[in-house]
Amino acid sequence: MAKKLSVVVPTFNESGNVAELARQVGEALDGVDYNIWFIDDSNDDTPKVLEELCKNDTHCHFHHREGEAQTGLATAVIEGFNMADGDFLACMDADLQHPPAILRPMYAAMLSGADICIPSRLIRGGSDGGLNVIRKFVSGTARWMGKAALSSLRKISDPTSGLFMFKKSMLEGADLKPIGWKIMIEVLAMCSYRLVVEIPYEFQDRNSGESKISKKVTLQYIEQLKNLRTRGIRHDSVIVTRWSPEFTESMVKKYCEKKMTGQTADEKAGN
Ligand SMILES: Nc1nc2c(ncn2[C@@H]2O[C@H](COP(=O)(O)OP(=O)(O)OP(=O)(O)O)[C@@H](O)[C@H]2O)c(=O)[nH]1
Ligand SMILES: [Mg+2]
Repeated sequence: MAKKLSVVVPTFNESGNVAELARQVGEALDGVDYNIWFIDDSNDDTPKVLEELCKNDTHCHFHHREGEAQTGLATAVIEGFNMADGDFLACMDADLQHPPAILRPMYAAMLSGADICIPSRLIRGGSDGGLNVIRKFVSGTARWMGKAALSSLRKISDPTSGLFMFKKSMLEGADLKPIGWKIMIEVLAMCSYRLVVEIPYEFQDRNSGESKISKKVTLQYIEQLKNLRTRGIRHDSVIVTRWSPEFTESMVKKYCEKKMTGQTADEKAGN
């Protein structure tokens, strides 16, 4: 059976970005059965823009939350995961820092048999988009802390970003209770999986609007790490495979040719 993909996008005051994001996602996923779920906590005109977008583009759905914004980005993403109907779920920021074109190789990785695909800025072919020294330091420290605290993050080159795709079935029985922003570390620490595929990507500048990152988010990250140290499950048998840019391209050709079948490797082989 063809695999459906749901892309979950948390939004807080992103009215200048959502239409362009939906357009670029549509371009990237030409031929794929997909939809986009915007989970919105905005206090500006973003809900109106999303309503209009969803009227014009049947791939798009949105859910506006009132009074829950203080519980943070990660709970919005979990709500999206629960609402979305894809076999595969992706999480992506709205501000186009995660280039939507990366969804196609991510989908190819999933069809090839990955349980999770995690794009990385830190492997050959990837780039942090020229982050300034301070942001590089903050992001490097967050990564170092995450790997020091949680063994499930150690083999992953870029574990603190919010860009990933995984099998929805991994959520069954998983006790996800993220504090703050970091949704992927919660999934990596709390879900069962075997094969992680990393592919390179180039992080971009924010397209429009403002960053929502704050000191509170940093404190919540430390709290979440402490919490996951006690709650996290073991991942001794996890295999992390790193794809080169060339191999990634060949896998896109193999799995996402013009006429998409949306079938996994096993299904194609008739297993
Ligand atoms: N639903 C929801 N989305 C949020 C919330 N806070 C941030 N977001 C969204 O989460 C994504 C990441 O937020 P950003 O402000 O871009 O954070 P960042 O990418 O770490 O920071 P910059 O590099 O400065 O952009 C964006 O799509 C935001 O709109 C929130 O409280 N609720
Ligand atoms: Mg951003």
